[in-house]
Parts: sequence; C-alpha cells; structure tokens
Amino acid sequence: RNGMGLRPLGTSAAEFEQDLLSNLYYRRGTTVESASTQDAYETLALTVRDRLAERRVRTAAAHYAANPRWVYYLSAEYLLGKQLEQNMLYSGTDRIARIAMKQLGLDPDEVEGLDVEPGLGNGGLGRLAACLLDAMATLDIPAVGYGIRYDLGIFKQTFKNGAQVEKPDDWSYQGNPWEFPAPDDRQTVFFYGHTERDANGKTCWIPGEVVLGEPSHMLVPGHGTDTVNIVRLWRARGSESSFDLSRFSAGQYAEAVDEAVHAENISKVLYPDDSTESGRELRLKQQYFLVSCSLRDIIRRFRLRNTDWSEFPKKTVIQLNDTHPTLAIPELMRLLVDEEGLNWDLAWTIVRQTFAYTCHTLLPEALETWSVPMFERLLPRHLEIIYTINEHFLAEVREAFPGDVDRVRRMSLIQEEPDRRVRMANLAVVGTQAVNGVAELHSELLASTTLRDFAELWPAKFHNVTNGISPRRFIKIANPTLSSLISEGLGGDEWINDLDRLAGLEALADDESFRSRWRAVKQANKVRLGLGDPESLTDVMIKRFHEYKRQQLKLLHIITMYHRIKANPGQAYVPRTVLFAGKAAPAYHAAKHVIRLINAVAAVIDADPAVSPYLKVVFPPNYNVTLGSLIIPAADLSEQISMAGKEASGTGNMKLALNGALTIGTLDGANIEIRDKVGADNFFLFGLDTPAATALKNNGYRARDHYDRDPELRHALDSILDGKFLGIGREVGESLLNWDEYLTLADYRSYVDAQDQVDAAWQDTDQWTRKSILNTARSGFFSADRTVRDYAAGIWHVNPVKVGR
Ligand code: 26Y
Repeated sequence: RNGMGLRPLGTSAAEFEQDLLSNLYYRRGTTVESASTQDAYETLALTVRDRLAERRVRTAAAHYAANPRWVYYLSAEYLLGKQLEQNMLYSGTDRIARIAMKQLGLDPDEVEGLDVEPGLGNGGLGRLAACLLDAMATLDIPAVGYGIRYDLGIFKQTFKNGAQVEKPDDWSYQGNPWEFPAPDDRQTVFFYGHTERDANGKTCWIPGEVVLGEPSHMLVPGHGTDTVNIVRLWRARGSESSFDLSRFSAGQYAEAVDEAVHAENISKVLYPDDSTESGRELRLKQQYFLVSCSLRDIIRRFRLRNTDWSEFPKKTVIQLNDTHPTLAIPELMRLLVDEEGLNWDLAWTIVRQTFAYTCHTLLPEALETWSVPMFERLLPRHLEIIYTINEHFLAEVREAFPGDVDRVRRMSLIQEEPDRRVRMANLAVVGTQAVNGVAELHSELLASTTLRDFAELWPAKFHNVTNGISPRRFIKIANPTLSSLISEGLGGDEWINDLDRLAGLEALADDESFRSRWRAVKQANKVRLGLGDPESLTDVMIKRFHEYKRQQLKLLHIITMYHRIKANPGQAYVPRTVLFAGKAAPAYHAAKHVIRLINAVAAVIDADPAVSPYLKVVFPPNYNVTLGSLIIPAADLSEQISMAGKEASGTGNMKLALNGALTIGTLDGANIEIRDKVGADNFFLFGLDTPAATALKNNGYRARDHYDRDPELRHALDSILDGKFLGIGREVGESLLNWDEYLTLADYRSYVDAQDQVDAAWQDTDQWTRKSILNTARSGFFSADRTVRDYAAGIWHVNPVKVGR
C-alpha cells in the first residue's frame, strides 16, 4: 500500500488489461463484447489517468506540507495538444497499454485515434503556456495554470474554392476524460453596477450582474518525476436565480433562459469577434472572469496554510501571459483594500511584489486598450482603482522627470486622445515587479522602443527570458524514430530532460553510417506525413497568417521558381515540396487573401506537367498541435522570414531546428539566437536587419522602386496582378506594390538568392545531413526547461519541491 493507503496500480500489461476491463465495466457500464470504439477510448483514457491520479494526490500532499512559494500562471490561452499519448508516456504505460488493448482484441491505433486536441488558444502564446507548464512540472516547481474552459476552441479551418472557411470547434462534444470537475471550488463573479461609500469611507461595489465560475482541471504531469501539477479552467454558468421558472411555465422558453445564456456566453468562444461593441465588451468580460475566479482561488489556497497578508508575496508569484489577465492587478487591489480592509500603500506593495508580466509583441497597435466608458460600465470600481494607481504613478514620473509633460502623457495609464482608453500594457508594467520579453532582440527592442519610457524609469525591472519548447512533446513524442536514433547515438535517453546533452551528437555528424540513418529517419517521417514526394526538399512555413510574417514573400519565391522552370523546362531543378499550414484570424482579410492565393498557385502548378515534377505546393487545412507534430519531423527547411523587428520570438523555429530542419531566416526574434547556437554555416541568412529596416521605413520606402529594378520580381508580381493564378490575388499584388508595410519587396532579392544557396547546399547530400545533425545537436538551449529555470532564478525566485513516495 502506498502513503495514501491505496493499493498501487499495477505496472504490467496483464494488470493494465484487468484495469481496462474493470473501468469498462464500472465507469462505462459495458463489456468488451458490446463496447464501441468510443467506450474503449474513454476507458483507456481513464485507465491511464488513474496512474497519474495517485501521483497527483502525492504532489498535492507534498506541496501542502512544504507551503512553498507558488507560481500561478494566468493565461487566456492554452494549446495543450492531445493528452493521451503524452499521459501514456509520462505514466510509463505506453507499451503496456498497447499490449493490453491488443489482448482485448482492440486496435490501439483506432482507439488512440479518438483522442481530441483541446484547441484553447490561437498560436504561439497559447502553446508557450503549455510548454512552460510541462517544464514547471518536470522541474518540480509548484505551479497552477489558470485559464478559461472555452466551449468552442479555435475555429476549424476548411477551404472552399481555396478560401478559408471557419467552422466551430466543439472539442468536448463527446466529453473530455482528462478533466476533473471541481464544483466545490466554484466562484462568484460580479459585473456592472455602481460603487458606494459607507460611513467609514469604505468603498463597496454594488454589482449589476452575478455569474458563477465553475472550475475543472486537467493534469500536468512532469516527465521523469512524480510531480503532477494542474491547469485549472473556468467555465461560466448562470446563477441559480438566472433560470426564470415563471416565464418557463408561461411558455416563454427563450426568455426563461435569457439570463443564463447571457452568463454562459462568457466562456462560449475563444476570442469572440471584436468588430462590434458587444463583442469587445464580451472580451473584457472574459478577461475579468478569468482574473476574478483565479484570484479568489489563489487566495483560498493561500489561506489553507497562511493568515498574514504580508506573507502573500512570499508565497505567491503571478505571471501574466501578456496583458490579457492584467485586470488581476486592480482586482487584487480591490480585494485587499475593499474586502480585506488593508490600507492602500500596504496593498500596493503586496500587489507589485506579487505580479510579473510577459510581453509578447512589439507592434504598438497590438497593445491592448479598452474604452473608458465601456470599462466604467462593466467594472466601475476597477476604473476608480486604476485612476488612483495612475495618480500615484504619475506623481512618481513627474518627480523623476520634472517638467516633462509629454512623457507623463505617454506613460499615463489612460490615453486621452483621440478617445479615452485604459492602456493595459502600461498598467501591467506599473503593477508588477518584473517585465520580460521573449527573446534577446525582443527584450532589447521593448526597452528601447515600445516600453522605453518605463525602462528609463525602472531599468532593473526589465528582463529577457528567451522562449523554449517542450522536448517531450516536440521531439520525443512527435518524432519517436529520431528520438530512438538519438538515444542510441548518445547511449541513453537522459537528453530528454537535459537537452544540452544533444551536444554529444556533434561527433556523430561526421560518422557516415549515422548520417545515412539520420537521413532514413527524415525520409520515413516524410512518408508518414504523406504529402509530396519524400525524395524532395520539404520546405515548410507553418504559423499563423500575418502580413508581418510574410507568407507573401514565400509565395513570390514560389512564383519565381515556377517562372524559371517554365522558361527553361529542360534543365534539372532541385525538386521541392513547399508546405504551408496556418490559420488567419476570421476578420483579417489581407491574410485570407494570401491563403486564397497560395491555394490558387498550388492548383496552377499542379496542373502544369512541365513544372509539377519539380515543384509542389501543399496546404493541409486546420494547422494545430497535432498537425504540427506530424509536419515538423518531416521538414528539411524551416521558413522564418518575418520582417526584422516584428516577430517577438517564434517557437516553431525552435521546434524545426530541434528536429533537424535548416532555417532560412531573417535576423528576427529567436532566429538570431538559433543562428548563434547552430552556427552561421548551418543557417541561411537573408534580408534587412532591424536597424536597416527601420531606417528604410523612416526614409520613405518605395516598394515600386524594387519592382522597377528587378525583372524577376516584376515578372512574379505582374503574374499576380494579371490574374495568371485563376484570377486570384490582385489585392495581395496591389498591396505589395503600392504599400508593402513589411518590406517584402525590399527583401525579395536577398531571399531568392538565399534560396538558390539552399538548392546548392541540398545537392551535397552528405553536407546537408551534417548540417541537419548539427542543428539538432546545438538546439539544447531551446528547451522550455531552460526557459523555466531562467524564470525561476531571475523573476520568480522559487524552489522545487520534490514529491516523496
Ligand atoms: C488581445 C488579442 C487580440 C490577442 C490574442 C492573442 C493578442 C495577442 C495574441 C497572441 C499573441 C501571440 O501568440 N504572440 C506570439 O507569442 C509567442 C510566444 O511568446 C512568440 O513566439 C511569437 O513571436 C508571438 O507572435
């Protein structure tokens, strides 16, 4: 029996089989003979989950005993990826589960195929949150992730005549076996109303709407350790009184549930359309809902072991994943001052010591602001608190920079012109003890441009923590064959939790037989992916569609290749499969035009027998963690071609390098650090750097000059403008020629020349493989374990807690 007085679950295939049968019977109410595949899947999930539950209970007990400093990660998004395969690996049941299923006559692949990816995020920021949780658990850091349990996750992308069409993603339609509901920990959230002052001058918020937040959590197991942390997700519910029984009895069925439906809309969809006022209000409601539920839960947990408020920052660090959860700052002030009766100064000291803020952008237009009238209507007390914070803060600014009125205007938490808005990034900087960017260049640019005024006031507050990725998810699970080869080469699999050990592969890069096995693995991964000729150079650009990321630059290169082959059909060309994957925001029309044009170009090339032997463009729909995990191991070339100074970090770039793809990229985001680590010889660099790009824009950039000067570029753009690709893409062409916000044409020549170097390098198979191995060998730095250690040492000041037997 273990410490909990329970019989430990068996570790043999026979015991797993018994538990499968028992779970099938007692928890699904059926037997092998009559079970559906869905029954089998749910049962498998529960049987695997049970093997983590015991570790979870021991983790909670160890954490309670230690009363440690906790990390609370607040994020509007989590892209966790499928849970089954991960949890089988982390519970050490992957082998026995498959044996047991076969014993019962079940097809493991079919059963595992029913696992669904919870798409509770958009892209990089959401996946980063998942990778950091994974690394925190692996490093035994006591942590809880907080988020929203959206009913509908990121939309499903489909193509209709090549154009993106969005479909709702009802990801938990069949239920979600990974989720533990915790209705006892439900919270009450207030909105609207007004504030009043009582006889003692105490302020009190009289709300106009009450909504319930119901939590459930999913397990976040560590790899190679007993720690199992959790991610707690809140779902909105109408309060008991929100159902109007008398209306229902009167046959007014829609009106009877009006209030409840209204409340439940809060957690209905990830990023509701914000083109209307009500859409924007719903987003602000979501943010406050997340923050209010999570803070009350954090305080509940604090009180389990502590009584003294001044201890709160010693026991708590709250990391804000971008500005989306920044309302936590005024909300904690409100709880401490209005509800707990602390004086303002003490409360402010506690709040500032508790929070830290990660910024994920440089684009000033991407910094969140909320209109003051809307804010005031929804959160009247929070606006008062923000005004008071602002008064104190601006006094500090005036003292530090006497007479600098313009600086005060820029730094204020409230924008006055052209309309009054609350600036969330300013609030996040003012209310926290640390602010970090997500790659070296990004952190430097934050301090020297976007947040410069703040860095001048508080230089020590600004940090860099370069992003990282989970080696478990993005090589061990995604690329099992390469992982086996690496383990064989290194004589063990310790590298999975100690990624710097990949350096040991450097010696093998010169070993011919190792190189040929490395190639064979890449080849097999291309076959597994099943898109395009596995002999061809697999050139991938997988990321959200955004103009600054410059999918349109890649497209111009493809069209140039197409023209070259058409002009000289007899020559030998390096065969390429160019793979795009990614979604565009539903209302981002420019990005959707690029998607449509890519599909049109793909169709034209496919239909042209002179070109198709050398060039194929594929665009599988609905890019997500699952699809990424299939593509990344098959990639030869990684496209990281954003305009310098725009991509905060990128993390796909790290995943691809780790899996042996060579990067073609600009000096942007983490590309710079990747190139530093893997070596300039093993990276295809092109394009303007940030100072050059900035100078060009400041000196009146004219895209048309590049068009006039470069015949190949002119040919490519003309073919788009002339409608040569099924008549699609004129908007893309015109925007490039007349405006070109992101300097696509300025970087075209340098990019195409770098691509010619790629072709030349590819022809020396041995050298290419060597470079591929060196990319993997030198990517250890990009482990999320290193990222979390950096946060722990530089920002969180937390220590691991080992979970005992
Ligand atoms: C407020 C709302 C419209 C919003 C929603 C999502 C704003 C931003 C985002 C997401 C941003 C995001 O994913 N940023 C990416 O974060 C990654 C992790 O740090 C970076 O690698 C990547 O460069 C950055 O674009």
